[in-house]
Amino acid sequence: MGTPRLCLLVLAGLFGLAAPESAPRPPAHVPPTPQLGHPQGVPPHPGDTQLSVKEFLWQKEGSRDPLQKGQSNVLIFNSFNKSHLGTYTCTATVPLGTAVATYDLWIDDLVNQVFVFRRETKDSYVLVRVKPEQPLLNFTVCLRSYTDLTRPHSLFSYATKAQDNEILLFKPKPTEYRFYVGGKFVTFRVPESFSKSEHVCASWESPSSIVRFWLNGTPWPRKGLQKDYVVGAEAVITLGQEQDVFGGGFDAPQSFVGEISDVYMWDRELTTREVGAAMYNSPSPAPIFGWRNFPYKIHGEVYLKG
Ligand SMILES: *[C@@H]1O[C@H](CO)[C@@H](O)[C@H](O)[C@H]1NC(C)=O
Ligand SMILES: *[C@@H]1O[C@H](CO)[C@@H](O)[C@H](O)[C@H]1NC(C)=O
Ligand SMILES: [Ca+2]
Repeated sequence: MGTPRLCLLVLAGLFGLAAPESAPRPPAHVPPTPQLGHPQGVPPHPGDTQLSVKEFLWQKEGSRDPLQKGQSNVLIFNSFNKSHLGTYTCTATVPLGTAVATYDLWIDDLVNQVFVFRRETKDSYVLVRVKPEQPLLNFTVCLRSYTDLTRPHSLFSYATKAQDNEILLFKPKPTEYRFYVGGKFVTFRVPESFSKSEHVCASWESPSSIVRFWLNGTPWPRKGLQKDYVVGAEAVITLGQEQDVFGGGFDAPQSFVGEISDVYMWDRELTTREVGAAMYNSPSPAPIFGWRNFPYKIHGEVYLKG
């Protein structure tokens, strides 16, 4: 169809991201063609008189401040680090209104892949190679798991030196989830789901102590835990094994066997609508880490499969 691009996102400088094997990829797709009611689409350059674009506004999703505003339809990154990952929009203002193009800029994109924990061990796990930049007063964790285990197992283990169960999502039996913050937990009873994966999110807010829990996008009754506690940022995060000391102390009878995917963490409480977006890997707001930006290291017998 030969549709011209509205805006252009250029990575001029690339350096030092997570791991050498995880080279940043350029924008994953050409943005959708903006619809302005013009049969020929939108001309590519601001100088084009046919449509006379007055202004281009670049924004990053989750951030209120405009990134760049003016006559240029090109956003250039002269240097690049993980703080730049995310979804960008470019809004062109024309006499008829506005047109918006969206760009995804993610590394380590695992969408449509799962980690397979193939058998019970005491040393197979996935290490999440990113952690919060500062201590947390609010957070949400989401993930999807698929297992036929009936024994207790760990899904998400976030340990600090001071507290091995700083954040822990644990399933003691098929009809129960336990959510720990700072070593204390609340329990959520769930129906047993045969032959189905389960998507869960859990959030916590320190000032109110409110804990929320969602199963497959449905909110459960709120509970309370650890008012005014502060979650430490110096953490080791593991999937598939439960830490009893910082970075270790694993126990085979609590290990996970099966599939884990769609793992996200935010430094705030999510709404039910935002939980729904995470279920479909379209996270908003921008997470601390997520399935579209998941720096990880596999230890032992775990396989990443499409
Ligand atoms: C990443 O880049 C931003 C903006 O260019 C800069 O402010 C920030 O300090 C950088 N962070 C790191 C960890 O290098
Ligand atoms: C945590 O959440 C509470 C309640 O929504 C909010 O008032 C507070 O500013 C948040 N704190 C941080 C550090 O995000
Ligand atoms: Ca533990």
